Amino acid sequence: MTNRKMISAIALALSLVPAAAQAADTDNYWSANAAGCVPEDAAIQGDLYSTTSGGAVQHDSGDSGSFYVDCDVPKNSGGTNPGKLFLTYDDDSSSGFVEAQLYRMSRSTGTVTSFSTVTSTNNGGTTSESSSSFSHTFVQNTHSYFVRIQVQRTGTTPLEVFYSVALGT
Ligand SMILES: [Ca+2]
Ligand SMILES: [Ca+2]
Repeated sequence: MTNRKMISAIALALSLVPAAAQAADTDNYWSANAAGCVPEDAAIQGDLYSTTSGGAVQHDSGDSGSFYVDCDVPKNSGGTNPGKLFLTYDDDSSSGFVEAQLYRMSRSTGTVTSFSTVTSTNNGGTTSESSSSFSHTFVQNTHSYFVRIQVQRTGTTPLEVFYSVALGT
């Protein structure tokens, strides 16, 4: 194949990418499944959590109290600032919850600041819920960004499952 033909073939291939797929790239700022996040030290040392085959994270059987996992938020290649934090969870009890908090960490001082939170409600089924709207310009060359998830239950009966977290509009 000549270079010119190859370039034409690449151009044709790019033109065949569905418009919906291109739009999705700019709409969805970032998302992570629970099992892709990093459990904090106490969760690992205490063997407090388990991952499901579907990529969700929940208490290990027989464990209660709180454990935390952190999800790193990389730079948004689309360039659109998100305005909401989304949490997908299962919460079947008033004796437990799943909560996501969005933080930024200053590169110069290491100081962390939370600027958005979404907390589960007792729906007893897989639910996606969003935070109230926030306005923030993400600047990755002065701050790093992450979401900290808290999974809490009193006793071992409540089902509190963290499925995924996302930033979007
Ligand atoms: Ca355990
Ligand atoms: Ca609850």
